[in-house]
Formats: sequence, structure tokens, C-alpha cells
Amino acid sequence: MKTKILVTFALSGLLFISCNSGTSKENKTQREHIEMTPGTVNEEHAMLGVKGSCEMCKDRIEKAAKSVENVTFASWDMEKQELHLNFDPDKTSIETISKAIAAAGHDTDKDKAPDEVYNALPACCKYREP
Ligand SMILES: [Cu+2]
Repeated sequence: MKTKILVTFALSGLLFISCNSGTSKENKTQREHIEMTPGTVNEEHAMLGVKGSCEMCKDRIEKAAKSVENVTFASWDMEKQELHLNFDPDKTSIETISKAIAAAGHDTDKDKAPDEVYNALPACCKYREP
């Protein structure tokens, strides 16, 4: 009985060690590869408060953000009313992106959407207090 437990223990220990060393080695190679790639685009991560209320808003907000040149990533968090962005800060700015989103009908921390654009949004997308 005692030996059986010991054997099981030793086996699982071995398994654990081999799995572990495998993944950490992989991660390390990946990280080195990213850091050592020359001439990578300058990329900055930023967050911008953006108002909206549904999945359609999410689509519209993300499309508007990605329509700005040199924006490489845009993901809107409905719950937090926050847009996560990756962009090249040498070629565009958070101000430019914010204006594009406001023009699509969504208020941001920096810009207010024009009333006529906001009023034309579908009913489910109305996020302002009536
Ligand atoms: Cu909506």
C-alpha cells in the first residue's frame, strides 16, 4: 500500500516536471523572438471611455476605431464602457480616433457625438439619459 502511493506520487511528480519545463521553454523562445524582431512597428496601448449600449454599438465603435489608419487593434468593453486600442503613436493619436468614434454616434471621454448622428442611431443604441 505504501509503495503504491509512493510510486503514484513519483509518477505524477515526473509528469508535472516535464509538462512544466516544456511550456516555460516555449514561452521563453516566443518572448525572445518578439523582442529580437527588428523593425517592428511602434505600437502603443491606450484606453478611451466610450458610451454605448449593445452589441451593435460594439460593432460600430470598433469599426470606427479601426477605420482610422494605423490603428491595429480595437476592442470595446460594454460593461466598463471602455475601448482598448493599439495604434502607432507616430502616425495617429487618441484624439483622431476619438473624433472618428464621435462622428459615428458615440460619446467619448474627449468628444461628444453630434446630436443629429446620435438621434439617427437605432433605438437599442440610445445610451444617453432621455
Ligand atoms: Cu447599440
